[in-house]
Amino acid sequence: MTASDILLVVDIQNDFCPEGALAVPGGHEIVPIVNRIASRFAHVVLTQDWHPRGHNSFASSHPGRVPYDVVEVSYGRQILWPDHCVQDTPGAAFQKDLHIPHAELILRKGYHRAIDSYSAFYENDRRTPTGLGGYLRERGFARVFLAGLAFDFCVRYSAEDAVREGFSVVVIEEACRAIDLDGSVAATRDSLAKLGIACLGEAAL
Ligand code: VGL
Ligand code: ZN
Repeated sequence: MTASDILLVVDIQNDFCPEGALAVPGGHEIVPIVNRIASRFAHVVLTQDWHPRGHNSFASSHPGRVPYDVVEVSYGRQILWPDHCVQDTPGAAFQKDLHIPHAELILRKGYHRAIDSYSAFYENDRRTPTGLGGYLRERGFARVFLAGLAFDFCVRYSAEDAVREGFSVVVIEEACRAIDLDGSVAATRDSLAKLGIACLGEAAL
């Protein structure tokens, strides 16, 4: 690891852990792994899914729809989720054992009511930037390592956008857990491989 490396820790929040509103199987298991990995990085950024009540990605905002239905919205297909990570609720808080005191930035995303944001770089309209690309560039980072939840949604889209933004990218897959909807894990592995994104284990860091 070098001074131009940053670890991006994606959405390790209560709602993505078992008993949360959008539970990712085994989501809590990565917390000690991520803590250990983060302690080896000089620079860490955390992301936090942070939706207003009534967010357009919630099935509850679409009469007659249920979670995991897919609908067409202004920017294309959107999976509808259970209400999750509502701003300033316990479900949106970081999992209590996550301990990364030296994290330099908490990047919140998904706060525009009409647009979901899987990626930490661009919202789901693929046009609205979060500012993270500029932040990382201005600070001179060149390589982004990713860990967190969920491997096949927010980690995947963040990793892909990091490549498009010109960063070298490494996904630490054993420090991620997946939702796995309709083959989304296999699709993620294919897509990361096509983009030349390395998936490494902790031991290889
Ligand atoms: C996520 C679905 C909806 C994630 C966030 O963090 O992967 N997935 N919101
Ligand atoms: Zn969300």
